[in-house]
Amino acid sequence: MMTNNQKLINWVNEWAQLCQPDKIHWCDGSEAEYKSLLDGMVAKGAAVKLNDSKRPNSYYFQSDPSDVARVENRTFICTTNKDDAGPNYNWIAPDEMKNTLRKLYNGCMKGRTLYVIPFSMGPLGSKISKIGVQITDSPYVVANMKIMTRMGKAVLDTLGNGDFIPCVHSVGFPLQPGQKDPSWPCAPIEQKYISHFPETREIWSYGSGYGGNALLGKKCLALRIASYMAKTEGWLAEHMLILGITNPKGVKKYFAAAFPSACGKTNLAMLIPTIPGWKVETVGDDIAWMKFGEDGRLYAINPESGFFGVAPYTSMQTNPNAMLSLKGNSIFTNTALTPDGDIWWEGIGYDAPEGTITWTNEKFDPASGKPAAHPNARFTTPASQCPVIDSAWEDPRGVPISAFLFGGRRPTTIPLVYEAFDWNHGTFIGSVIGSEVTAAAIGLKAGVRRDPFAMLPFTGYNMADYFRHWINIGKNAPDKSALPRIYCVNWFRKDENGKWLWPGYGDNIRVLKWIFERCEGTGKAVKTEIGYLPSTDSIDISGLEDKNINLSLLLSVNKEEWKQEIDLIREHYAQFGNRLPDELADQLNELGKRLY
Ligand code: OXD
Ligand code: MN
Repeated sequence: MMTNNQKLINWVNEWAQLCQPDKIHWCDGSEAEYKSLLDGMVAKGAAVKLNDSKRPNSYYFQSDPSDVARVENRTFICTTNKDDAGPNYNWIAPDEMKNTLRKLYNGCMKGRTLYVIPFSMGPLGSKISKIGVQITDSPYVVANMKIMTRMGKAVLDTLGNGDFIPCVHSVGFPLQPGQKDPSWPCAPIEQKYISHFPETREIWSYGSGYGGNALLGKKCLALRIASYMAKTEGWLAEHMLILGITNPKGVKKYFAAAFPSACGKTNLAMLIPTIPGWKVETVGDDIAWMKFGEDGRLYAINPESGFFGVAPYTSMQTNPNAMLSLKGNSIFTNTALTPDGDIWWEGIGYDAPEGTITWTNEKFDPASGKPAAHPNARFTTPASQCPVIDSAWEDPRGVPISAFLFGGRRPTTIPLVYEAFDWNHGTFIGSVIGSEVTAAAIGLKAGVRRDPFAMLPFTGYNMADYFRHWINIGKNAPDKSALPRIYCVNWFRKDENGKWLWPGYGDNIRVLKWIFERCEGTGKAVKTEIGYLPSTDSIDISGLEDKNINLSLLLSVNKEEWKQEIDLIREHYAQFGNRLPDELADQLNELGKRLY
């Protein structure tokens, strides 16, 4: 044992008694431990070691076909009062959930090893960081946690006798003596429970080995539990990328940005500017924790130390920096496997070699219409390998945030970019972002799927109270003039023929440049009903002459569309009843008054 922390030792012992593993292993976080766990999985046939000459020190996994993504319908927020979880979350009372789960955990690790993973979300020793300890029976989870968090002995040393956030995980597949272990053990869907107890800061996850269900530092701790702690303690835990942007004079600022899934968050975090002299560097691609510094500014850290990114459609064209990050020391899950021992996925930028194996372990037949990689196939890779990782990405003080960006996929209505009038108006903008979905795509009602602050799956409490927390952050800020400015962006507006109006990707620097200039006090804007819009001459489109960019359309406010938007926002707000902060109801009314 590597600790004298009696509370931790007792906690591990209690769970070991319930779960009945064959062995207990305290993770030291060393390279040797990592390698021996992965080699063990290779020996059992649960992983493939990729060709070292192509992708050194990298491994390939195929999950069970039933265990491929976060399971929102099996994710629970267990507050004492149902209303504290609110209208957006599955709720079961804490005692009831714990009773159900204790039965499932009873003996669930038979035939397996219980791994104890001490981990830090955020740089060790940062005042913004938090320490968690996850127990798990999945060596795959240990290996991924090694990349995604700072973990092992150093964390125990920092923890000393202090408090930790306890995180319990089992794949839910005990082995009877002599029973063969499948390559990806997990429980059937109705036995999967991703449960959060925000009031007591506990996470109990059962039955899934995949991603956000199982790597408990990420969505469960760094967003659901942390958002609740942040509300209680007066800081922010957000589903935001963090980037550094430097102008040709060498002046640097940091922006944080929230987008729902599938809007290119990782691409924006690693953007390669198409205008000369500008530079973008990455602090994080998924989560930001922010606290006020002594100078009154909001400082952000990336609590993670790796990227757990969606592989399909990542290529040297769409995101070269992500591709270069994956050069080695990475784990790939549910991509395809090439005969020469490398990975492949749809949209990687070249055809699959003959003999490629799909994520379901079949020979890939491009004519079959079935993809070789699962659409949610993932890479796990150390952030330090990103060619544009920011020099301050591990600064324990964090980086000062100048602007928040909120966005979504909106083919109509929302201009390319606009600036909020003030903090409360920015909070209003964050509370209504979303992406337009087509009915066919995911079996939802067609229309705008609102994803407030991109936190819909990730707030650990009532979303209306989360809005209230944002209002309060503005109200209680030590220096209101030092608060980040807030922007809405939309790379996805289309013309009446359904054609994208904006080239996106590296050209998004042109929008970041305007935001940068607004923060400097130089960017020009016109006041409209919905916020401050760039004047058409203040977005730099030099070098895009052949693309016929229609800036006046991109920056237009179509009043009829906005009147419809108001009706949709009213519907969205109705679900929160009288828990919706008055400030947001006022924002909606004032927008209406400006438009009618
Ligand atoms: C993620 C997500 O995996 O937001 O980051 O779903
Ligand atoms: Mn995310």
